[in-house]
Amino acid sequence: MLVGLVGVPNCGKSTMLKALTLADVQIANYPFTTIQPNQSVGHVIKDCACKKLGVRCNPQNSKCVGGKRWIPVKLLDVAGLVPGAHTGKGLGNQFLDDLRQADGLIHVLDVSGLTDSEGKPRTDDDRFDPEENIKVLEQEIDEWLHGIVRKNMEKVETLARMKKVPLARLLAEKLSGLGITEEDIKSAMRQSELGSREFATILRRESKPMIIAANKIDLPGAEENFGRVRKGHRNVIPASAESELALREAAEHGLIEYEPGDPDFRENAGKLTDKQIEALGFIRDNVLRKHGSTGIQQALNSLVFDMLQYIVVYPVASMSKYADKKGNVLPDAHLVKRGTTLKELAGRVHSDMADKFIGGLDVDKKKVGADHVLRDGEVVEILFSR
Ligand SMILES: Nc1nc2c(ncn2[C@@H]2O[C@H](COP(=O)(O)OP(=O)(O)OP(=O)(O)O)[C@@H](O)[C@H]2O)c(=O)[nH]1
Ligand SMILES: [Mg+2]
Repeated sequence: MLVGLVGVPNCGKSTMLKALTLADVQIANYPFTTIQPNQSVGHVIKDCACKKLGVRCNPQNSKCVGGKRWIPVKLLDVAGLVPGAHTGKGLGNQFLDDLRQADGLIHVLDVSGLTDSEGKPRTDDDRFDPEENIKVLEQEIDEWLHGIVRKNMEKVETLARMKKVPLARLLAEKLSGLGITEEDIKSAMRQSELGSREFATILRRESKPMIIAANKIDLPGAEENFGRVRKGHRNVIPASAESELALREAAEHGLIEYEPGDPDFRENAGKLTDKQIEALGFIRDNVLRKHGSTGIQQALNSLVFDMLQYIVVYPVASMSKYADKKGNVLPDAHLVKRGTTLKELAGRVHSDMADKFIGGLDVDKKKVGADHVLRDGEVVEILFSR
């Protein structure tokens, strides 16, 4: 699973990456701080199966923190996209090629209106309309995708004629690295002219679902903008990357008790300076109490679980102890698309397993077959011949 963080310069992409991963990345209040992409590992977080089963787990590919399973997700923070990037403005849009493999995107939107589409500062009485940046970003991604489609079209058209193979299939093969399927292409062809700009827009919506993190919600005036953005768009979450980063770092240093996504934190007595108490109090009053959380973990969770429709499953070697061969209880949590079958999971766990696949056992030790559709949170034993 790869999630890309995108947005205009200075909107808070690197701050968000750092808040999600505590990676050491450069953050600064000017545009184009990031030039080379930063990759790091964050987590989606969900109730762990250990809770329901009443067992103590021993995770191997993930971790369990207070009954919540943290499942790793790769995150990529790229340079800012400016209007006209596809014509070479700013840093251009070539760096988006690093996002070809992304399953989904988080649009980090500076909702304060205090920076424009080029990352230039605005004053209080000359605020920028953040909605403009949604258009800018979508347009630039569409241009990028349009360029990729156009580059492949000529070759694909010739091949389709020569081999008498459906064009949609050949194009899908070429674009499979973008997560685009033959079905996506057929559907886009029904709605628009093949290879047109609109065609690229439809493919973008299919292949790169995007959630909007309305960032810098802590700044004065941001809420008003947020209200407007939310009315016009779906999948918008109020967020403050800076607040999340402050809370995660304070927790890391033992100053407070806080887990990502929590609605509040607890101060550890005697550890905080007056200045820290004041800064954290600001976050509590202006972000957590108003919006229920900093929105950062929610944005990632919501993208993966709600928009991309992933679920979490726990394959085990033996259902009697819910453990692997070494006795680790609920060792691995896998992210799979809703609708994934047991046999498909077997192939994901080990390619060998799919070949030798016999069937499976559910949590009640009842037999289930290859076509068994996995449920969210399901623990399953995969049976195969040796
Ligand atoms: N008030 C406030 N400031 C924030 C927030 N998130 C980021 N910032 C500030 O916004 C500025 C830009 O942050 P970066 O994370 O470097 O932004 P970026 O999008 O990576 O910028 P480029 O790499 O230049 O494109 C920094 O001064 C951050 O401290 C937030 O939630 N609230
Ligand atoms: Mg950056």
